[in-house]
Amino acid sequence: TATHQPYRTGYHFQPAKHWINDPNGPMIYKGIYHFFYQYNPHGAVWGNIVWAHATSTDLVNWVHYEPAIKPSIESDIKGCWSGSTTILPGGKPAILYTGIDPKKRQVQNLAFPKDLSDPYLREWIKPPQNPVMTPIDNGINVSSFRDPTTAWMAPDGQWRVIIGSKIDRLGKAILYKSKDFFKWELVDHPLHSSKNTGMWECPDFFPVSVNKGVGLDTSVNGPNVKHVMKVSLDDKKDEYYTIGTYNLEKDIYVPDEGSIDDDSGLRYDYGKFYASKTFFDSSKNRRILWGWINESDSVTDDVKKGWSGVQAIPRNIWLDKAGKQLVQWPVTEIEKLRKTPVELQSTQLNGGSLLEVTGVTASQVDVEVSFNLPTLEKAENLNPSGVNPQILCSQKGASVKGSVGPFGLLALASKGLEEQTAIFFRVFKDKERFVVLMCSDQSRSSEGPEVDKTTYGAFLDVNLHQETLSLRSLIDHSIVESFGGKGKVCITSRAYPELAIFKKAHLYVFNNGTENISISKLSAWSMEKAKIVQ
Ligand code: DQQ
Repeated sequence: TATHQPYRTGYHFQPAKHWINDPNGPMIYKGIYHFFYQYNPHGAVWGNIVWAHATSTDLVNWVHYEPAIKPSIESDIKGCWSGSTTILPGGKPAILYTGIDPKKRQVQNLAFPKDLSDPYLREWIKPPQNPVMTPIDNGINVSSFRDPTTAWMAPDGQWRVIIGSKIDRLGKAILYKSKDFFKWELVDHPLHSSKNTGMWECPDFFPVSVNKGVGLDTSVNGPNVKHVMKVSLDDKKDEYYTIGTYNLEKDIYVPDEGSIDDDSGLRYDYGKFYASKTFFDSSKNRRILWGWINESDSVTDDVKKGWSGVQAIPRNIWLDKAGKQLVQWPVTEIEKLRKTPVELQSTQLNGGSLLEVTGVTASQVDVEVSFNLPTLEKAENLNPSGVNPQILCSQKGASVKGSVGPFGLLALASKGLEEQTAIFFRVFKDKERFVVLMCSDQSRSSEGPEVDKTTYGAFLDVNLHQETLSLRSLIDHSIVESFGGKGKVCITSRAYPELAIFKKAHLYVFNNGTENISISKLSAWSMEKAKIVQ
């Protein structure tokens, strides 16, 4: 019963039970969104991987079908791992995915819908040409060759696709090309590679529009187009992206100067978010990002609760005006689940104060707040300059008093505040500049043992003289998905409160700095449950 499942989500995507991981092959076909994901039909731990399948008309409510792809041929008999969909001319979807062969080698396979007149694409067939790419003849490491992207067509009329790989510690995106989508030829150089990053899982490569904020079909290139390369680093289980240029003459991707590949680079999400993948939604001219949120409790607890893994709310993703980073925002459809809002306008939040947001179901809520900061003179000095933001957040958690901040939200909080997940800002002075730190502090998120309570953080690029500082958090029982500065920094965290569950969860706004600030506006909506038909 529900009381035994305080951590199941109300409006995030999750199946009835068992293990889930990477989002696979998202697309829209005949007005219907398709979502596939890595799934173990037999248990709450990773294994026996198939492609589970669900469809939706709004990216909020879902209907499940039988798994679309499961082991059935020699080249996928040991597992159907991650991959992507490409819409071929004429509108026919093609899936490229990694299969594990009897010798545990990673190879790439194709799958097509059996019946294109069925908008739900319930059955998928594998052509006899499989596998269409193998590591064996090409000297590629057989256990580091996986996760094909959506293919794009270059002006020479040939398809291109990249596959994640590595040689020793050199992470790389192996490039293939094809005239007919069946016969794939290895290109003699990778699309991109980067030293000392280890295995690149689930690469993603796509164009973004400069200035327009709209999404682009994956094959688009030309003026006013930049490209994004995202990789999921197996060693760290974190993702990084760069913004750069796709040089068609050389068939290589070149990151912009200052756009860094390694672990000091930019991330979609500075918390729990992995193996993500985008697709172009041609019905609304937007690019949508899916990402897997894994658990931070123990494997024993996963087995006990009978499930593991959730998908993040799909996010619209586009290039920020300044062109130096991406911006993400939950798809607007999720707002359909909002009930009547509770609102606060121009409310003083003096140093050291705490304000409860009442009248909402705090365990299942969407909250947006913006702050006015009248005085910045007293901001603490950033010391040392160049400090890692995540480390700074763990040293200066929500309970460490400051001057301008920490201020923000206490989510999934118990009445006595024994438990709380704090999402907050803290303003520093770095020479002549003001620097905003955004943190998600899980250190007090649960009284339970054996929970990973790592604190996350990042610097937020906002001009405090021109903009108010805003925060939105999607709180859903064991998930807190936060968007700072209108989506410039995203942090997703897990919390497993023991006290602050269901009706015993509370939501607060707090200011633990000495400087007074004010809330310019706060809106909080209890969220309806999404319908997920299993
Ligand atoms: N998960 C899949 C792989 C991928 C990894 C296997 C990333 O294809 O590299 O379930 O989480």
